[in-house]
Amino acid sequence: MCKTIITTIMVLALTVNANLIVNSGFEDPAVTATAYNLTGTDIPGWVIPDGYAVDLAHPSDKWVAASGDQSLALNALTYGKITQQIATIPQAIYELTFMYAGNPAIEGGIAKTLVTAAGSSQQYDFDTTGYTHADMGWTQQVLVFAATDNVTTVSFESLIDGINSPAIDDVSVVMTQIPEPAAIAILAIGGLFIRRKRI
Ligand SMILES: [Ca+2]
Ligand SMILES: [Ca+2]
Repeated sequence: MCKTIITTIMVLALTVNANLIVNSGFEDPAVTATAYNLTGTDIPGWVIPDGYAVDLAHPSDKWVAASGDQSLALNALTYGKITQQIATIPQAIYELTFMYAGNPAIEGGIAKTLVTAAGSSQQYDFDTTGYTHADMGWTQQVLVFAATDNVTTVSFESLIDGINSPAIDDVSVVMTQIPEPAAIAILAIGGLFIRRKRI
């Protein structure tokens, strides 16, 4: 039974620092030119909610990604939105990071995106002034959140209208802090099994 406890603790330890996001760099599906007006589950791992559409930007005709070849253009023709559900432990602390920039052609120059996870929500603005498709000025952004459920929806929602987009790449969610009750529960369950064995 000790082995089970140790295995459980090891699994939890491995879970910390592992990226929970699938297709985090938007490299799937692989395209050779920018793919426009993607909806539903066109991008594996992600869900584009009903009524929204996004583009998958490729450097052959759009901008250079933060990493890999491809990145997300959050607007297809207007306000875009994309979400992903991840398994979480209630009360554990998670760090969401992503690379952020914007199409330099955005009207007014400022990309605006609302990022939401569990009860945490923040607006991120990016000034595209002086940047080009070859030099997007990608910067890493962070949102820390506490999970409230076994499943958490991570959401990116554009706050600007038009065909020109906020740009997103390399999304990551890692657990940074296991809630104490979870650790205590694991030890308590272990203790229960040991007592049973003795009887
Ligand atoms: Ca990428
Ligand atoms: Ca677009």
